[in-house]
Amino acid sequence: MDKEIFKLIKEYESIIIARHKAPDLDAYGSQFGLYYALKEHFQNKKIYAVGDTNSLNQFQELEKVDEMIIKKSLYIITDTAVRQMLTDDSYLLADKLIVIDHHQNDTDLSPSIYYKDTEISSASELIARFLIRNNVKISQNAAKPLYMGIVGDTGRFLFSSVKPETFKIAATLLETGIDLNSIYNSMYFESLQSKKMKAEYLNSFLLTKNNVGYRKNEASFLEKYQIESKTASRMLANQLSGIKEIPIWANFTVDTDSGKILCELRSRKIPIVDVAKKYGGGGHLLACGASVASWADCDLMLEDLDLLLEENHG
Ligand SMILES: [Mn+2]
Repeated sequence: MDKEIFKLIKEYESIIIARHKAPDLDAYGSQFGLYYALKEHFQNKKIYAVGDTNSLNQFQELEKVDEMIIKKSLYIITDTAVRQMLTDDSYLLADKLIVIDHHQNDTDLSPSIYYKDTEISSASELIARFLIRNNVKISQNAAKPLYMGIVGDTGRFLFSSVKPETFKIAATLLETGIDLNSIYNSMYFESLQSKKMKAEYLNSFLLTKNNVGYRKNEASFLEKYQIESKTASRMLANQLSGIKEIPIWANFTVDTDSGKILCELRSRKIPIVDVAKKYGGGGHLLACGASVASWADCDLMLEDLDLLLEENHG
């Protein structure tokens, strides 16, 4: 698959690289890692990075690409395989589509090549491995986003998705001379305001009968801490991790734009992705999400998660 994709990349003069909307560090990492590496390797090709942006973007601005150009381009999507996670439909115009992902969902994008590896830690690790396998030199420019993507999606090399290969690839990225100190500072420094928000979160979350931990973040909470719905949804998803009594936890945040509720579900051991899928979402076995119409749907979801714990106690 790595060779096949590289062959297509060599064939096209213009290549567009996209990833899921509301990007996290792995979305940026896989996108910009591939973008910088290909730009440096193929200096005569036109390569574009497209999509929405947010506060995690410390790399560069995204580009707007003309329809005429999209039509003759190879379009690569990383870190998602589903339509509802994309910023727009422009991939439909492209001459050829490649989807590169590590999530459990199947694709509804009809790509020419679907490179799916659910065992790998991150899309960034997948892209780094792809570059290494094809002897594309990884500069510091490309190594930095790739490394950040791996760190982001593995919770600093903590999750069980981390394999010996993950460290080998991280080592290759480190060998480029990227500065870990400044990378970690840029990822983990936070404001007093955000620390206080997390304190309130931990002081006010609730438990179901069988100890699914959860919190419903309403508009007033978001306003109090001046935080965007999508940011809060992601940023607070793991506040209840590592608590012995809580095997499954959920973070519910009202999307002040659409009125929907963003649901982030996490589990230590018991797979929960089927619950996310039941409500129209998806993701990984132990880390997934969905967005639902109302708080009542969140309560139904909590019942399903609680039931999983009841069955697993049994
Ligand atoms: Mn990812």
